[in-house]
Amino acid sequence: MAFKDCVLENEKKGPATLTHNILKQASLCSLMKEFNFKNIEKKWQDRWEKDKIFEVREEKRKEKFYILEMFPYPSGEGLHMGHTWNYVIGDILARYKIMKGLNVLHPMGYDSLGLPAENAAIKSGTHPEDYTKNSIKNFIKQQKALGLSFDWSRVLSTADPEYYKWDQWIFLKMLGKNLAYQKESAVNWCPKCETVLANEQVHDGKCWRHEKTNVRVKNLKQWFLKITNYANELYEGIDNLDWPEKTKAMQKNWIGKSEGTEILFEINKEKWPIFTTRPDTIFGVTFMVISAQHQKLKNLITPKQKKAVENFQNKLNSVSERDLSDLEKEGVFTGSYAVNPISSEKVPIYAGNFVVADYGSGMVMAVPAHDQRDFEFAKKYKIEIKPVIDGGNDKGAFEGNGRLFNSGKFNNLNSEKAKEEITKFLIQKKLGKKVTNFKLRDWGISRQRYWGTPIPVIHCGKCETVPVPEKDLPIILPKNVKFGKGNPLETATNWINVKCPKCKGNAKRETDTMDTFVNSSWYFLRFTDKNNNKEIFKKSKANYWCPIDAYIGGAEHACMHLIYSRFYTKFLRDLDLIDFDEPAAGLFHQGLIYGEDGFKMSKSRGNVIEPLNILKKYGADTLRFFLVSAASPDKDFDWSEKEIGGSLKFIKRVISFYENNKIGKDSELLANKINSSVKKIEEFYETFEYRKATIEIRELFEILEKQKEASKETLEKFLQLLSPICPHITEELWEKLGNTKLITKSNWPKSKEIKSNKQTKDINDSIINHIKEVISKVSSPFNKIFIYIMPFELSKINTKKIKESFKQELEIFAVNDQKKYDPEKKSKKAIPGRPGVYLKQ
Ligand code: ANZ
Ligand code: ZN
Ligand code: ZN
Repeated sequence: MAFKDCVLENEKKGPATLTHNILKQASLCSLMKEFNFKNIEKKWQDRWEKDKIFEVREEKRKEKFYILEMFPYPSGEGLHMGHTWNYVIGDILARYKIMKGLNVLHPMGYDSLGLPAENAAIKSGTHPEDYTKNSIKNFIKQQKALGLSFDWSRVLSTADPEYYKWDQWIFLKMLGKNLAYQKESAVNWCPKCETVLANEQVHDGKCWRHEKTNVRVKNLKQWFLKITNYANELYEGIDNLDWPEKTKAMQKNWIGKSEGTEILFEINKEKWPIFTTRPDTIFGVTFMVISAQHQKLKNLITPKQKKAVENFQNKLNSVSERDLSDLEKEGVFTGSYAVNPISSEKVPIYAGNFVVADYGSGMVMAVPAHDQRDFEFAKKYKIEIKPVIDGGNDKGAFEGNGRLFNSGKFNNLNSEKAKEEITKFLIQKKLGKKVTNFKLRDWGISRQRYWGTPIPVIHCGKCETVPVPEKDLPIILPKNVKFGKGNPLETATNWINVKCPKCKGNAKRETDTMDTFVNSSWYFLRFTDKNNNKEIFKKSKANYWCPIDAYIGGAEHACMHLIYSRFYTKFLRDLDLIDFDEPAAGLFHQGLIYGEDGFKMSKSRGNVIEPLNILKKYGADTLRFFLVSAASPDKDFDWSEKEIGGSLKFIKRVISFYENNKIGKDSELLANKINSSVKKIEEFYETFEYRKATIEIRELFEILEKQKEASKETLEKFLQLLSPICPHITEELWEKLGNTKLITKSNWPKSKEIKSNKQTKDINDSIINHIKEVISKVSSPFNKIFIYIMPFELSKINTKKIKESFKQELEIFAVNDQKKYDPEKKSKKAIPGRPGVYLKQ
């Protein structure tokens, strides 16, 4: 998706600051020559593709599993490490689920329309279409080199008219149901992008792409999608989602459901509804504030105040409404007064900068004693502050609940009760009612840009706005346009001038294109029936595969994409195209990747590691193993070239072990271990705890490696456990064991119940032996032994036994213990069963 990839500007290409240990590199190179990962990887990638093993169809009798990584925005630079991590996380789960016997849909596509391609194309002098096609080709090549289990028969690109035709089709359906409409509205305009920005794209008054550019406000006729019609359903549905709690909270906050009371205040003999969540404070109202942008503000301005209000309005810097809370509160008296319906007091009305014009009724009853914004305003303009809820002091507003006073017949009620009673009283007198408000605004989708889905509408002088007839879809972007200032589509005169579908007179095409978030709002549905050229998708196919079981992508999509796609799903359900109402049952956010300098990997920092270079140097299996062994997928990841060498070494050890192993009988220890490993690793794969899986795999391998012989079954099982992470070498070794069918399609091993506590004993022995080995190699005397073990080993070891095995004092730390004593950083050397050891004089 385009969100995180938009940093096209400011790309100062700094030198990569990697320090290579030349000698170490040389020895790694010779290892790789021996095992020739390039040939092995190519061999199996070709085989998977030839056998079409990842191409799937609906199979009624099989349990399905739909796994999807958020599709990328294909930039010319190719995959970055964040992409790679994202796909590897998904791929491991997909491969594991395939082995578990599920019918796994794992598709890939490209979110290829949008501003970044247009900008990059302008910069490099190529057409966005060519730029995009090239980028996609490059992406596919790199994704294939990673050994990802995608069903390539379903690959889609949103820039393909066969795809965006259905964007246009959905738009027409929305138009038909009055869910798409045009309105003149103040929009955020980035002078650098020369386009309208959504509120979400304005960060602290600046453009999301141009962090230094102030967003201006412009009035333009814009297309909107009425997502607010679904506000309540979107809000209430959140509780049922098995999504990260943080994301759910962000969505709730974004949609912002607010229940309160609407109270009618009389102004100039007219009743004005005022929204409040605190009717219990009504006796504390000392003024009113109306939004300076309010449509009806002019009705309230008295001739005497006209100049002052106009001056104030002109001075206002329009800012995205969500930034209002940070503003200094300012305003000006309008000259009018409002009458409090309960106390009958007359209070002045101000026009202010902190009231949102299109929230509630755009005017607030201000209670400075109990609302901090009102408090600051009252202090500034010396307006009376009148407390009515017990509990405050003079330092600021007391916003909590409490006992009422100064409130007539409602005195002594507590806030909760008073809210009810006052609302009841107002309802009886027909002076108020209960209402629910949402912060969510309709979704402005108009972009004055070329590289987007054309909005299928024709403007006719006589018939006004006319939808393009369905049979004329898709409206294809004209290829020949001039790039420069403004909207390039306006230069395509042949394309713009058309006949009106209604009156056949001369008319013009709409030149706004759609926000790219439109394209990504329903792509997961198209994957279920990508090659359908008659309908958007077959209902039975979408119903079979959806909702997505595991949706994997960055947490930065918590609001926009993940709310828009929920809205689209609900709308398509209402068209009776699908029988479910949420796009994704499960959602997983991967962490961020940090470079070796400790900063987030980014072009502008010059600390980017290209996956392609790593692939060339170490191979896909090593990269995959490294990516999941260094950090848990939901945590942030610190890149370290040194540690990738460790992963390579491990893989090399596995290969050489399988080249020299003896098939025979399992020892009891090994039989028990493989059994418990199967169980654990299964759980780790199910829950994205891949790091733990690699630790368990290494632990198991430590034991396997020490055996004189092992059963073929056990040797196979080990490869199967490793296969989701390292699919290529495991195929190769699996074949070497005499198997003719693919390991990728083999059945996940079953675990038997384990007996004995042999395992514990073995860990202790292994730790003790390792310490003795280290001691045997040093000649200088020491008095104390410090050892550093894996955190999960802490609960498994017998501390007493280990300590008693040495005459010196011995202290045990977990490697991640913040307070450990470790002057020589020996904890970094620890692996399961072989602790880091520091011997102190
Ligand atoms: C009186 C009052 C007294 C309020 C008090 C709060 C505390 P949420 O929860 O966000 O919905 N409000 C109403 N319309 C507004 C608008 N268009 N722009 C800015 N603020 C607006 O907040 C609802 C509260 O925000 C309302 O309750 C109103 O202030 C204010 F001690 O009314 B209250
Ligand atoms: Zn911009
Ligand atoms: Zn017409």
